[in-house]
Amino acid sequence: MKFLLLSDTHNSEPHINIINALDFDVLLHAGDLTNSGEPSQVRSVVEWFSLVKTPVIFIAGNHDFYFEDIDHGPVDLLVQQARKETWNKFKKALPPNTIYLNNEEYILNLNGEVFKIYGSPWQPWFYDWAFNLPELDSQNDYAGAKAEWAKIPLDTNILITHGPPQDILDLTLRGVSCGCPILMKTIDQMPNLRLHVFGHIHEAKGVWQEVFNGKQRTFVNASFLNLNYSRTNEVVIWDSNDDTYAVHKI
Ligand SMILES: [Mn+2]
Repeated sequence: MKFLLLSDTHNSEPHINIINALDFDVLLHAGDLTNSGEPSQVRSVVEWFSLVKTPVIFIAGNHDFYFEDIDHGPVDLLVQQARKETWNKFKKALPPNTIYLNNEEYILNLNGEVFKIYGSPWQPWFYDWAFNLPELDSQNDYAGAKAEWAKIPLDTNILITHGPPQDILDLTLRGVSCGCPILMKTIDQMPNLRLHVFGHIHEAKGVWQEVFNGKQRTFVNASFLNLNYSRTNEVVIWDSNDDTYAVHKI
């Protein structure tokens, strides 16, 4: 099965006809769908998803405040109720080919192949953005990160997070490795993990493959925009049949 991997499109998705001309079975999007998470921006990207020829499985990122607002934050009961209603409406209004994962597992059963997919928007703290793990988490023995990543089933085959794990495609322009160390430790405990897709650090876009405990695993930083928020016009398609990948210039 072929997975088209995207992340960090920030309301600058590739043209739908160009995407639909590529050969793939599922599209995975690792968050930062929008610039600032306004409802109109969310509507625009969801509309784009609805035009993709295959199922689309997506998560939110640190720019996608809309998704955080409806699910988190300090709220009184009335606000909570309103948010729940918005949430239910949002989920009901999603196009039938889309699956939104918010710390959730989805079992993809397509063309006789089954993949356990888990998606989470959380990343280490970075100022006041959406889905940030607690500030100074490292000084608290990473309690926030540990709580979040403990939710990932260890038999997951495909992991989608917005942020990278530590030391894999996570270097900023200034040379800071800003991936999550606890996420990396968690991944090392997942014997069936074949693919981890993320984004967040636009300038660290790329693919990393390695053999771990005798099995191949593939990491893709699928950022579509570069550091200046211009389109890179490159997308990666990973083939689960033979664990190969191709970078397509579009
Ligand atoms: Mn981004």
